[in-house]
Parts: sequence; structure tokens; C-alpha cells
Amino acid sequence: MSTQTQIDQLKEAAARQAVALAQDGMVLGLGTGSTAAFAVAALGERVQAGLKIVGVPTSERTAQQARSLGIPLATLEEQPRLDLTIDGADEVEVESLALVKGLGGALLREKIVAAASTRLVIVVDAGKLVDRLGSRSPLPVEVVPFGWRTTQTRLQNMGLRPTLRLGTDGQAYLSDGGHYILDCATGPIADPAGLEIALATTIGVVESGLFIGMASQVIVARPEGIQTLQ
Ligand code: ABF
Repeated sequence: MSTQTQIDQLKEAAARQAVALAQDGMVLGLGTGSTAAFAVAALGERVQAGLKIVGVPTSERTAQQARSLGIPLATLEEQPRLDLTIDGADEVEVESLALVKGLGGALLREKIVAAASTRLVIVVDAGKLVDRLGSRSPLPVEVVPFGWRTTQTRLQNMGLRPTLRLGTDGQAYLSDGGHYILDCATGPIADPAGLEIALATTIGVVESGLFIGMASQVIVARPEGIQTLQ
């Protein structure tokens, strides 16, 4: 069995554990990415077996998958309070459960949905655990296309190294919200909360991939078994 297949099996098992938290009557946030897709698939099975929930998707991709599995969907306008969101992440700081998200390109919607949720449960494989955010993954920052180079310069002046994300067609990648993403090399981030605030007050920035104090629980897929951090 290939290493990727093994990792996928572990991710699927961890995603199933997260989906076991879903109960009748809940409004659930549905995350984006390959790990979240395992959770949506497992949720689809539970819905087909009679579980009564409503899902709020964090991307068009996830909405399509959920629809194909018969999961009833709602918008945040229809369901502004969510009981539980299950999502993936790119990095998890073990001590604080602070996250970097957004390599999948859905960080803005993911953050809006997470902020509306009573609980945010993150599912990752052990390779995503870090001592300091910024150690293994760039920090995605979603920006308004208008004047994006001036925003890029502002981020450079903050000591970040931002690169415009390109799509498979070689053109600027467009998020579901119609924004660009600047992937910023940061190196280990000493003060994630301070950086999140600095980015939030930078003109042209829509949102950053820093999710601080949002995750209630992280379910980690490890070869030795599933571990829960909270
Ligand atoms: C979403 O998908 C994102 O926030 C994160 O960028 C990505 C993780 O994807 P995967 O589970 O495929 O590694 O959860």
C-alpha cells in the first residue's frame, strides 16, 4: 500500500470520528479540502441512514459534493448559528491550537462559517502539527484584486514574502468571493495573534489564513491511532 493511501485511510478514520459528533437537529459547517471531503462523505452516509442535519458549505466545491450525497444545505442567511463545523487545516500549533488555513483557497468562507459556529473541530494528519505556525506552510492572505500590487508591497513592508497564487490556467487564482490570494512565506510566526490583527488592518486585505482561538478540538490522524487535542 502506498504511503498516500495509508495517510488517506488515517484521514478518513479521523474524519469519521469528527462526524460521529453530529446529532439530529444540528446545523453543521462543512469544510473544504481533501480531509474535509472525507468528513462530508461520511456525513453523507449518515444522512442516507436517517441523520437529520442541515449543512452550510464553505466552498462551491463542498456544496457540490454535499448535494451529490443528498445532504440538505442552507446559507448562513437562513442558518446564522451553527452547532459544529468540521474542517481541515494546513498547520496546527500544538500548544495553542492556532491554525493556518487557506491553501485550499476557501479561507474567507471557512473563517466566516467557523466564526458562526459554537464548535470548530479540525481534522488533520500528524504532518500538519507544528511548534510554531509558519514553519511548514505559507500563510495565505486573501486580497481585493484592485490595486493588489500595492497590497503586496504593504505585506512586504511588514516583513512577509508574498507571492500571487496562480490557477491551473496560469492566471491569478480567484477565490469563491472573487478575490486574489497572496501566499506569504513568513518563517516561524512568534506572535500569530498580533500578525492577524496587523493583517486585518492592512488596506486591501480581505482576510488572513490565521485562525486564532477558534478551534475547540483537533482530531489528529496518526499511524499509531487517532489523537484528540483540545
Ligand atoms: C481547507 O483545506 C483549508 O483551510 C486548508 O487550506 C486545506 C486543507 O486541505 P487538506 O485537508 O487537503 O490538506 O481545510
